[in-house]
Amino acid sequence: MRKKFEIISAILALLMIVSVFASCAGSKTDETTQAAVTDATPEASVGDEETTYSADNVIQATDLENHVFKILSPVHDWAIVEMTCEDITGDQIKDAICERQARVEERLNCKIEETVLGSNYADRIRTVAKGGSEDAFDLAQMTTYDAYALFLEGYLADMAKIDSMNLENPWWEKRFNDEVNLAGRRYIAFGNESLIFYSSFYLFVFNKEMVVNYSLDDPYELVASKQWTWDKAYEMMKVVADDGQDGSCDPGTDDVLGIVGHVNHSRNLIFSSGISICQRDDENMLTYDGLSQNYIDAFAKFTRYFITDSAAAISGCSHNKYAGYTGQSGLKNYISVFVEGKSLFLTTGTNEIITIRESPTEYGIVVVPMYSADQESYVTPVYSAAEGIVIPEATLDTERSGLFAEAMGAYSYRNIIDKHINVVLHYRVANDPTAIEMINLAYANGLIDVAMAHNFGQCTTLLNNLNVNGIAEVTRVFDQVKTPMKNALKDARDKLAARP
Ligand SMILES: [Ca+2]
Repeated sequence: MRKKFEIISAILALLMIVSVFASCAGSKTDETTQAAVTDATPEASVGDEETTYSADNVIQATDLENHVFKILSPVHDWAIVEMTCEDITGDQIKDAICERQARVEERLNCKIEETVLGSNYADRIRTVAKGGSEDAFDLAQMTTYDAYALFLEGYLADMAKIDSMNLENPWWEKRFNDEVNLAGRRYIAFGNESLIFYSSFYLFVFNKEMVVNYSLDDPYELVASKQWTWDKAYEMMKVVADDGQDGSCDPGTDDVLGIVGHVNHSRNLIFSSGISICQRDDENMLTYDGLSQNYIDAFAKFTRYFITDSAAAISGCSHNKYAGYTGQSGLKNYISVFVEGKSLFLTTGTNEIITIRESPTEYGIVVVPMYSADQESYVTPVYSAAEGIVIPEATLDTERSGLFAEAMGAYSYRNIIDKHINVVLHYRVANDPTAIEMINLAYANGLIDVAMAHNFGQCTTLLNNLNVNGIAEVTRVFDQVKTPMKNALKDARDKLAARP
């Protein structure tokens, strides 16, 4: 099944890149453009299932005369942020990034430089734009809310208007990009070239031994039969939970928990319900007239089950006994509770699952459960502040940046993400085909609450405060911001329409 999909995608890629360059007619790369089309066409007709995708077939050799592409990237301990690398080290993912860099530099006759900033990277874009184009970035990795703000201020290009880009190409996350960008604009794009997005998926990890020892239902089978719901996960948590008969689960004891996690994840995990804060109109804009009863009910249930229940150890939640279990580096304390075999579930981001690879506890990985069994499909919540790709206007040649972005995607496609899946997730479950299916399911279903991604009406902050304080009732706080929220959306509508 997967192979078939890949072949179709490869053919699709070839067809689409043809259309990308066909639309470039008139640009200075006319000659090579023609070559790319003729090069790519014969490949598209190859029907052999063993045919391997080759980016050389879809990205034309172009002489950019040693142009130095400058990338601006953030720093995170929870994600692979680098888009360049210095040396081959034996690390599969980093080496793949090195290899990609060499191939893109060779193919486009260019150099790639990356600047990594701990904070204020949106301000850096503003600063270099004002100082002239010499230090301008060709590409940057930015959160959706920074991208939205910078776009409205005129610092970022609308990628929908860059002819050298085609966001339909299979290395872009089309469904996600369509969802997160408002009003038909494309100020941010998520895709294969950056691993931040793929580091930002939330998953459930379960203790395999406990499932057997307590005769629990197999989570894999529950997922497959669409019975993997919040109710089911909670019921399982309560079977294993053991407070040592003193009324509370306590750190540093033999007490057994149902779930461990961090409060920073909670507000995003709620989106596994698929229920958004806002509605969407036919102009692809968000509207808000108060939270839906569905959202209110889901929020309350999630809080009671997975944040404030006595079987939940949630780091950073102020009333939780495990509030302080938030290590600054290395193995996070809350993760150690799972590693020590004292919790049935761990919920965390994709990349933190790396830290449990050496765990003595045998584990499996599944998607986040659904809110209810009648939900259309599983949703893999994505961290609302995950960075995507943006193209600063200050580069003065956004078509060149667009070509670069496409090349970075094409040379990542079916390589870097596969390595990410293999190395990060499959390490301990490589012999478990069901687990691999689960991961593929998760990777295919990443979604985000678009209001949170833009932090309209400070909704992300509000949700976080409610989670930190373990408050299940969401209506009162959101009623107070109904007007600011509506104003923020009206502002978005007006400004996105007015932006050239
Ligand atoms: Ca106890």
